[in-house]
Amino acid sequence: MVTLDKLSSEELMQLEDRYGAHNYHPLPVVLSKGKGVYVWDVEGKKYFDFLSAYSAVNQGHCHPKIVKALTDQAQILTLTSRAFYNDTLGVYEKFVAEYFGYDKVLPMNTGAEAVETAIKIARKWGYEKKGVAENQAQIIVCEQNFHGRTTTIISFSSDLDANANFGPFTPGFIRIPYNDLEALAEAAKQPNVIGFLVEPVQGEAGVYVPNDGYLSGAKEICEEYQILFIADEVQTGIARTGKLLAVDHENVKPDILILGKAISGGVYPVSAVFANDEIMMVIKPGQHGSTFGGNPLAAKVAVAALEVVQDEKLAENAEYLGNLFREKMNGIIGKTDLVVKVRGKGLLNAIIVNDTPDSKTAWNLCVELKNNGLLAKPTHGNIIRFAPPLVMTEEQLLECVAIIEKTILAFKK
Ligand code: IF1
Repeated sequence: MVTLDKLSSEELMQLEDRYGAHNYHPLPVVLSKGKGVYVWDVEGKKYFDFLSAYSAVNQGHCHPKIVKALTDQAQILTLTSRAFYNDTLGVYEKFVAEYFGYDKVLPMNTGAEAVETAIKIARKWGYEKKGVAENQAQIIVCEQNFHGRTTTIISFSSDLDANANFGPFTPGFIRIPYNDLEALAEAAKQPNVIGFLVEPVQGEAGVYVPNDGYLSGAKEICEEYQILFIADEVQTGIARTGKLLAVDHENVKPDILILGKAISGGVYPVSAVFANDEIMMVIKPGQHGSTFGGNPLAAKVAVAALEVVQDEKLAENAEYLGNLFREKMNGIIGKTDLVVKVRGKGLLNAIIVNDTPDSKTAWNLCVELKNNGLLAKPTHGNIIRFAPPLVMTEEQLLECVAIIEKTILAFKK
């Protein structure tokens, strides 16, 4: 029997291969420690984390204030269920409702659960407030969307990897091109439309930043046709794009706001759905819930994680470093034909590698970046997402830029 604390990276990868479902294809690195912008592998090699667990550790790995909130509460009361009140939930709900400017919050655990919750609230509002005939509600979504992995959510995905052979699918969704207000206006005229679910920046699709005015134009169309504007800020929220929320860049107030990931700093699964009373109060006792939703650990961790965002001015830092990063990337692009474009907002960025989506070039470039001490991973084929923790300093960012430049200029296809 091999004692678990002596296993090598190779042995640990083999354990996952033998005993774990093969639902991921990770980069060949085995992490054992994280602190701030750094992670370490089993053999002790140090890396810059340029993925941030898909924007869940915006506050940096193992932030001391957030970890303390977890460990303190873990010794007091971890879970009561919602069968009873407890002394943390109401305090948390007030804190986050005021933090994001809504009457109420419905606490869940994962991003997908929060998206599902938002769909249920919107549909119920459609039937009970807008007067749509039962089971006829339609929600507009975008091509290349990513909102999670549940059966209903993949029902409206345009990604065959996400939904092939998972049918039958949930009806009630109209898919339109992203970043296209004419298409939205056309779809909004369809009967029974009650909501528009959109990512303010499409993350998984490859960090597609819509035109200036898209979000505010979409909100105007929603208001004109009495459609709920539902913003999925699971990945773009919590200061990632240089504002607290990506919709803040256009001063758009979603009717329903969906948060997850970094609302807890990556320390514990926390997600949340926000709305004002005329929408949220369609949910009555017993009509929705979750065993762990809003538990005391989640409540304390999320308050600490959101205080860190304010205390450490993470949105301002993301805005400044994001502009610097794209400027430096464009300088590198001028020296090579391997990378053709950089795009992004704040510290949610991606580079487009000059090869076909089914080529291994982006993957191989990420392997070389790993060898040079920086961890990132392709999203689709030839697009590499760059999303470091928002606590990064300018000096650290420039060190990362140097690693990226060195790797790109030395790379042989
Ligand atoms: C995977 C992607 C990113 C999200 C948005 C909801 C959710 C996500 C905008 C659901 C989750 C994660 C899921 C994870 C990888 C990662 C991801 F590649 F899948 F698409 F970030 F881009 N809305 N995104 O990005 O939240 O249920 O996961 O808590 O499924 O592989 P979740």
